[in-house]
Amino acid sequence: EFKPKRIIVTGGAGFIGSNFAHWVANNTDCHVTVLDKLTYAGNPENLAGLDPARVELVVGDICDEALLDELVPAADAVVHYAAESHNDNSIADPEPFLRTNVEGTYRLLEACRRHGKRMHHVSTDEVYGDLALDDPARFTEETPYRPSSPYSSSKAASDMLVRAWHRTYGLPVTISNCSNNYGPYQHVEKFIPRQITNILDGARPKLYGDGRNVRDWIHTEDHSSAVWAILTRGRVGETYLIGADGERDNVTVLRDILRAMGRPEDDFDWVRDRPGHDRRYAIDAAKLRRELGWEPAHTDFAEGLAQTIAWYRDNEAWWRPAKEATEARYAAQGQ
Ligand code: NAD
Ligand code: TDX
Repeated sequence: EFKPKRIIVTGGAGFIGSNFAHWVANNTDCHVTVLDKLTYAGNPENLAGLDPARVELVVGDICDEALLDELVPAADAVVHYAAESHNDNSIADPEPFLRTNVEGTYRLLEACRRHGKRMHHVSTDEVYGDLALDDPARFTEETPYRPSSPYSSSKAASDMLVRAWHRTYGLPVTISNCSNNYGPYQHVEKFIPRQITNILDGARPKLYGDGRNVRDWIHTEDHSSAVWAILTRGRVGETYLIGADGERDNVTVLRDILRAMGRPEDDFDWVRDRPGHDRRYAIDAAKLRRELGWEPAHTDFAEGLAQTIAWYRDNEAWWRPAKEATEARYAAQGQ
């Protein structure tokens, strides 16, 4: 078992990385240095309340080689969450996705190689492309890569770099590909927070296309426990898929949100579909469950959703500053 005392968490001021920083602070004695550029998606308030002796924030870019040479030597491992993460943004302007997701991952790999450190690379099930609604298959670690969007192709490229650095240079790496996360601190551009905050604002939720696209939802805390299990007990050089058997179509999730918030279940707008919109994602996490004994704790989606709705209701000061600009961007795209 690998027992890191100090880790660098890139992108740790974003949604999933900050939830991981909370999880590590609450469940281990490992020190966390968050390295985050604080783009539109990063917010230091996501780390508020954490003991500064346990979790420290360094504001900087993962593409900054000199900064990496300062930080990486003191760490036992790098856990790499930093990314441009939103498909719709990648369609409007792919360039930052290439820079952060591809070049940034390359810079981190090289820094880990120079300083002889381990790296865990956090990726997405979107690298596998999509499945038909009636396909009995789910994604496994053996599924061929077939990404659809600028975002998912940049993540696929980053995964390939990580695999190559392991094979060619023997860099000790692990990779995880997780399904759609939900929970607190998720940016209001994403599906579930966008709809909840629209309803809180008295605006109608917006559903893309025919609304039958399927996502495989997992609570972000379960993603955190899985990443920790893979980092500390996973086999070096291996990829693990993370998912919690949470397949649901978008219109069902949206109606669940509307009902839970006391609105009629058809009180939403159908809007323009996302170009290249993936139909369905589905994860088979058998390897992670079997090899590492991991299990999700949040298995009741209705309860997780209710907690998430309550979090956005209670934390308007957190999401309000981003809401107007996000909706203005969507309106300009007819979404
Ligand atoms: P997010 O957009 O909420 O957060 C990304 C964070 O990275 C932000 O804090 C941002 O400031 C930071 N960042 C961006 N560019 C940077 C740079 N050049 N240098 C340093 N920091 C930078 O994203 P998220 O939804 O929390 O996703 C985190 C990771 O998890 C990503 O790698 C994403 O591909 C992966 N992932 C996400 C999901 C999901 O459902 N959201 C599912 C599977 C995997
Ligand atoms: O307003 C909306 N209406 C709508 O119908 C938005 C924002 C989205 N959608 C649909 C598109 C998708 O089918 O909802 C689904 C979820 O959309 P997103 O929240 O944008 O997530 P997705 O594109 O599935 O990607 C997410 O999961 C995988 C994360 O953003 C990625 O970072 C992760 O890799």
